[in-house]
Amino acid sequence: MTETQDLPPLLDLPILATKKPLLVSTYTQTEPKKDCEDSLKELERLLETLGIPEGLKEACPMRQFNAATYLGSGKIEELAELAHKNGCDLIVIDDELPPAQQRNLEKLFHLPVVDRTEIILEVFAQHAKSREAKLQIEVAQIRYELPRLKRLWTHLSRQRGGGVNQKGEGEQQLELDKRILRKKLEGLQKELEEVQLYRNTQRRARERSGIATFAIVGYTNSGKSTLLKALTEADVLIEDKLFATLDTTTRKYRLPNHQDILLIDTVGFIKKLPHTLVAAFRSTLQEAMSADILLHLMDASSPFVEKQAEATLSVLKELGAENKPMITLFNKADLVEDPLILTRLKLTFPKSVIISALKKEGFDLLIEYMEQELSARRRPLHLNIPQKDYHIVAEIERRGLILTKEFENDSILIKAELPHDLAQKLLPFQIKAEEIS
Ligand SMILES: Nc1nc2c(ncn2[C@@H]2O[C@H](COP(=O)(O)OP(=O)(O)OP(=O)(O)O)[C@@H](O)[C@H]2O)c(=O)[nH]1
Ligand SMILES: [Mg+2]
Repeated sequence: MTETQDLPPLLDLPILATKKPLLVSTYTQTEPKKDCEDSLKELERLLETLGIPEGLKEACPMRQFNAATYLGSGKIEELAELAHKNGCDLIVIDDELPPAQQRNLEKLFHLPVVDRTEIILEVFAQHAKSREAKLQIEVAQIRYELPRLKRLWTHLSRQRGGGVNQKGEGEQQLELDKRILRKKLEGLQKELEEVQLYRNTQRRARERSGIATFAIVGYTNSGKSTLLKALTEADVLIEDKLFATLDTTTRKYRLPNHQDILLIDTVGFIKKLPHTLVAAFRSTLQEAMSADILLHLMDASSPFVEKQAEATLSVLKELGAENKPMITLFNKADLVEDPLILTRLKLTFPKSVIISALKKEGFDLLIEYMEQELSARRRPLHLNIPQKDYHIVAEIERRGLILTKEFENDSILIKAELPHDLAQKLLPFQIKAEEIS
């Protein structure tokens, strides 16, 4: 294997697809067992996305934190027996395990142990389409893998090393593997920087254009891409799958008041989103976070909607976007049978709208809120623009909201609401209050 070659995925999926997993999640005395069971269901969906067959699910009370083995020895024995009895040959832990814990667990279970992070990384790797997304996920995977090279069950991991003839044993092999991976990481990061430089140039150009941007953010599978498509006819991938979208798509949208805005659809969030991923996807995520206003989309039909909202808000916080103006959208209302659920959600989240992105319902109020948000960010001005400067009128039309426009002699008299920077720039054309008849 040469060092410039693309690495195969972290996990060997054809092997994993033949395994029967035992999914293990833990809860403490202060946490409800139900949250743990919900989390197991989500983990099962992630495994399903990878084609790993259905297995057993175990919600385990965690009485004491065990630094060496994550679970207590009694619990491990119990689970090992359960796995043996039911023919399970893979343990999946619903948490991110430090490398030593993972190794120790593999020794005690005599079975391969994978953690939630590894599964999420793999789902990302499977769905990455653009060069940037592929680079980002590879960086995240190598960062995850480097401290874990000593894993017992290497047959589940990618085969590393310098080809058959160079393969050494033990420590020597480990050192070689690490060197190759580090070098690979360096190369990938360099390439990623170049791709991101181009993206940043694009973003700055957009920011300079001054068009207001709305980013659609939310839990994975909440319907973000469906909403972008419903509003703009954008040709984006919509799938009943976790993490269908890994790239950012931006589309122009004209509001009914004729103002143009940009709508951004991006990667979704999940509970316990691995930090390696947040770090690797920071640039993609920041593009969305640089938006003026966030549209936080939730799947109101999910029994986990509140937990999902919590997870989304916590990632937004990690990205420093928690104070952005936000409109909350309860999506998939067409699937909600109990109207009380929507009433409860509306009480919890102010400035929220009930919609169905699929059926294009609830959009009137959504658009009204979007226009209101923009209006709150603008300043009213009364302007007198010479006809020879008509390009300024074009800029006002593009970025602001024209309330009245009259032609008088060689001037155009305009009443408009303008974004603050444009209002500042056009102050020389302002008609002072005493001049207004
Ligand atoms: N019934 C119903 N289904 C919806 C609605 N909005 C989205 N969906 C479905 O939900 C699934 C996920 O939709 P996407 O738009 O791909 O969700 P997303 O948030 O972009 O998901 P990721 O990109 O994976 O994070 C698809 O099967 C959609 O058809 C809705 O309002 N009602
Ligand atoms: Mg999507």
